Amino acid sequence: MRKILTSLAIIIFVAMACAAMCDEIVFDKEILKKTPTIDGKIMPGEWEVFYTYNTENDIVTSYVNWDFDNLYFGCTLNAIESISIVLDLNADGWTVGDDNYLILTNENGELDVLKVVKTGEEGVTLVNIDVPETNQIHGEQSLVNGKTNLEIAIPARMVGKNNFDMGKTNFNFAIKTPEADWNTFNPKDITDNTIGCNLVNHKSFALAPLTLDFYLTREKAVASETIDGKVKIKNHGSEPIVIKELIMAGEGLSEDIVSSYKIKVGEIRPGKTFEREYHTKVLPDTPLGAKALGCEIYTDQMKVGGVLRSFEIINPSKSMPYLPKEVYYTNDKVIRIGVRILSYTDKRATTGYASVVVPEGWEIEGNNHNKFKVIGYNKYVDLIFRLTPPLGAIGHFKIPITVNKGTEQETVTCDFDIVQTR
Ligand SMILES: [Ca+2]
Ligand SMILES: [Ca+2]
Repeated sequence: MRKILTSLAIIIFVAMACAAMCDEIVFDKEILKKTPTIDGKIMPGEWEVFYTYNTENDIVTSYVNWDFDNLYFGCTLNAIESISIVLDLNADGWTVGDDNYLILTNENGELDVLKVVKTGEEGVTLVNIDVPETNQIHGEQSLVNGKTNLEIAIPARMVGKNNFDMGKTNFNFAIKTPEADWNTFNPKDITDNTIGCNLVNHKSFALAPLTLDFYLTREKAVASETIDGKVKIKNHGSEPIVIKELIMAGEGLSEDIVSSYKIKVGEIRPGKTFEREYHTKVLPDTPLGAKALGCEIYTDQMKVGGVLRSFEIINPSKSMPYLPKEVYYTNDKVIRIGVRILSYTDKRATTGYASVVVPEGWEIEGNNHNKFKVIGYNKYVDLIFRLTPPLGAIGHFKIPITVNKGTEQETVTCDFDIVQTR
């Protein structure tokens, strides 16, 4: 079965070639492909815990996972009354776009697949969609040590996708027990409280009693800047464990853009944690997009753990429309529109100017262009233009603002309505 990471297969041979030349470090991706087996038994180490909660007589644990072909959901509890899964596959809001699904237990105990077809003032309209036999949800349930175990796989094809490639998605998984109400999402209360995740953002595995974690201080980085992180290996057991080394390496394209490491570890005493920082400079011509970094740990004999974390290379700054108000009224003398310039780098200032071309009949107070300077990670400046519409202007307006940053030029559009004053 193809897994999510094989989406990078085309470029992996480049990475392997570099790894071989660089330091004979080859990162084994296979170990991180923890696709669960849908057999109705949640096995130790098979799943990542999503959340847990306690009711009066029950401990409910939910699990999620994903690969190239499927999204997986699982749970263990005493008894299930129903489940619901909300998917906002493009991560742009559960009521926005053509990518929104609700999968819900019906009165026969089967799962219905519903799609959001319309959002209006009266709420959300859902329709039950017909899913071909081959694209259907695969679910298995059984009783293991007195606990109900449920495992289900939702194929990418079922929701109109060829695969679940790396990228942002939102979902929610709610479980109703006979004795307690819906947790985290009530399908009757249609609001967007999906939980965002970056597919392959973080996958970790380690043989007990070890745990392995790898953190990055920033999941978004700008080319030429440094990515900082920390690896932690903890020994939860009662005996010392000797770890020979840990290997850090990028996967796919990131091998070409960040450094690979091999670090000697040594003995980790019971209850102790080995920590090591990771710093690497991103090469200046690194392409934008998601990359992954991995770390593996070895004893003398074998590999005993692996962790994979994704990060994203982004532009040093971004411009977006900024509207203090979404709706204006016909008696508003001044319409304020603008642009927000957001910086993702604290290494250099983003400077330039923004200009607006006012539509015919409109007037602008002061200059039609404004200079800006912004510096710092996640810092922004807002440039506001004050426009006077012609008498009687009403309806929907789109006014572009051009942002000049040195040789770069970006245009954002301010969208707003002028409506009749009541
Ligand atoms: Ca299983
Ligand atoms: Ca959506």
